[in-house]
Amino acid sequence: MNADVLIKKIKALKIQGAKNVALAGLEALNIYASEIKSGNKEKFLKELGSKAGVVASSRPTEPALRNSISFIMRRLYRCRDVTEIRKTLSAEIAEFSENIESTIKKIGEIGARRISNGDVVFTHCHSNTVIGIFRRAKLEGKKFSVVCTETRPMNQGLITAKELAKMRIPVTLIVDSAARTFMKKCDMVIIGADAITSTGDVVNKIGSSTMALIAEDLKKPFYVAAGTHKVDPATAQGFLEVIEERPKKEVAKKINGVEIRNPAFDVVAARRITGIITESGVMPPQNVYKLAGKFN
Ligand code: RUB
Repeated sequence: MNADVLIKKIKALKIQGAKNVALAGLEALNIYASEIKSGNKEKFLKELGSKAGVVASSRPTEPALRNSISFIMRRLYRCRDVTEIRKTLSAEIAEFSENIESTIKKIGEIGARRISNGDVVFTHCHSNTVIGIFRRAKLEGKKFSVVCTETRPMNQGLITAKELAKMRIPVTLIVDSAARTFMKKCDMVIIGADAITSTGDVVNKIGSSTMALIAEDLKKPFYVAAGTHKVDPATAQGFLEVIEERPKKEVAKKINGVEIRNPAFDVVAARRITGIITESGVMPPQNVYKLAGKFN
């Protein structure tokens, strides 16, 4: 696979979801590195550094991607020569990828404990981490069902619905505007996350904050499932999470005299989150920043 093609796929949402984006970004970085000819350490790192910038900015609201790239680049700057850089790059990519997989597995185990027989769980968009919880609960023999929104404008909810149907988990697909109607009959909401800020706010697919408001109104527990590698350290330094604005054509064809806007994400306030299900346990949102580790 060509690295530029991978980046195009990330930008076009052909690869989506924080986990998939981070792993594809690392793959692109690895391919870019394999194409660098220079045997000089400084020149090699300069070239790779500029490619790392391209990869990291392919989706602006993805700290998991940025954190993975900066974790790896930090390691590479400590290498003696290009041979060591190449070896280290493969090893660090493997370590980060394994960490993401084991994080999702752990969150699956912890999150599944919140699901009981007969529960109806509401979700929005498509999250590998949330799917991991459903997979685990199903594996444990729990009988539950899921309501998922289609998630306009790119309909990632269909990916969720199809994955659940494949696992034989009963699933109902609804339009986003039917959220309140269906959430009334749900026992809890579980969504994924793209970013967790230092104050515990969560950035996730557009509409997530609306789902949180509805859940608050209906007094339903509202959980976020996300690994601590999604904590954005820049938010502790005063930077606000950048919200990606996507092409207008995803929403509608050009209409004269009409402004079209397409923000990809919004912010769920920490106070509306019952708990963030992390690999270290179910945490109050404000505590998650303290769990940030070597991958942030
Ligand atoms: C996807 C989205 C998901 C998180 C989940 O947005 O908001 O909830 O990325 O992450 P998009 P994970 O489709 O625009 O990428 O898969 O790591 O749980």
